[in-house]
Amino acid sequence: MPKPLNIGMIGYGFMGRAHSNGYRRVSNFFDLEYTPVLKAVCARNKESAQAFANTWGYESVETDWRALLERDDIDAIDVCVPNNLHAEISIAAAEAGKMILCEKPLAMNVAEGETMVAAVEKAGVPNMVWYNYRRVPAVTLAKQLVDEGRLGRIFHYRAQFLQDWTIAEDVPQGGAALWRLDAAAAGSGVTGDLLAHCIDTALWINGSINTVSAMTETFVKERMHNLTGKVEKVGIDDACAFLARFENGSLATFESTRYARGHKALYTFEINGEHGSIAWDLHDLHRLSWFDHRDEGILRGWRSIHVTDGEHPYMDKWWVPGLQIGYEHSFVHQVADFLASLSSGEPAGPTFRDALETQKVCDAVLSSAADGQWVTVG
Ligand code: SOE
Repeated sequence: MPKPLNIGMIGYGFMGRAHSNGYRRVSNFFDLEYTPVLKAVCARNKESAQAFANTWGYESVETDWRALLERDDIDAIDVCVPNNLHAEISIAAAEAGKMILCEKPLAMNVAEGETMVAAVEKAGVPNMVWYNYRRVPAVTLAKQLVDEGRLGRIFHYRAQFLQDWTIAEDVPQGGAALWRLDAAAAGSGVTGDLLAHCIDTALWINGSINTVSAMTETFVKERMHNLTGKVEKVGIDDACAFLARFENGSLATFESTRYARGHKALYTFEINGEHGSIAWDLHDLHRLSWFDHRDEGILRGWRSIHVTDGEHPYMDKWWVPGLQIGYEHSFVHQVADFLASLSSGEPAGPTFRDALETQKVCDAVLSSAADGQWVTVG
């Protein structure tokens, strides 16, 4: 019998469902020493928390996160709340000796992120940040191909994350569903919410970023605030584009917006190397496009690899070759890797310290956009 790992989740929005689904399904597919037990969900509204607990099978409900941290029957805390609460809860959880799985981005800014890293490292508790796209098998395969040197020297990295859900001027800011538009809760707009994913993947696959030059725009300057009932200035970036130079000498462009009409969640990246190129698209997430210049001339061209073979990352745990998986499985994989790390002692990334590197790039991007200069990361 696997050993229980008792989870206490704080928050229950869209990401709460994604994480809960990961906890619930992992042991059906991965044979691990530990299995998650959904012990408690915590939220201020008891009825909503109870409804969530009933749907997802949490054994109990708390309305005060501090009470959750005091419980001896909780091993790991899932911090699944707006960004402005990540630091306070994570630091308290570390002090209480709990393991922590924190929703992305790590923090509101680098200074806050550093206090979180210090807290988990002082307490010596396992910690991880939910940058889930690393664990889409095609993305993991891209990392494998780059690590194996198949692309040779890397020249270019290009990433985009495009959405269109905030174009209407009457979309309010703030409150449960719309805190992402409220700078006080989110810290930033697309930079921390969407580009952070692109940056995490890029740092993981292509190494560190040295310098950035960015521009941001807030297209709708004022919105009704759900918490105050008043029309208030919008403090987040609606769109952000930046240039970057990686430590390995490659050049990059990153772009994100919530104003790309027609795009709901189009995360794409392309990497161009000396021998080959790789491209990936979240809307076709089980495929990896691959071009190898060393192929015989008459056959040379872009291949579309259907990443469903047992030899592909994670895929031996699922169905049979040819049958694909989706978005939610990236969270199952993240839970699986976290549980495996408890047995191996080898941390599952991104740890808080890894995610601080992404935070440093985000802060450099926002600082560059503010003063129009190239900024050195960190
Ligand atoms: C925003 O719409 C959002 O839900 C992000 O917060 C997630 O991190 C991203 O994966 C999908 O889009």
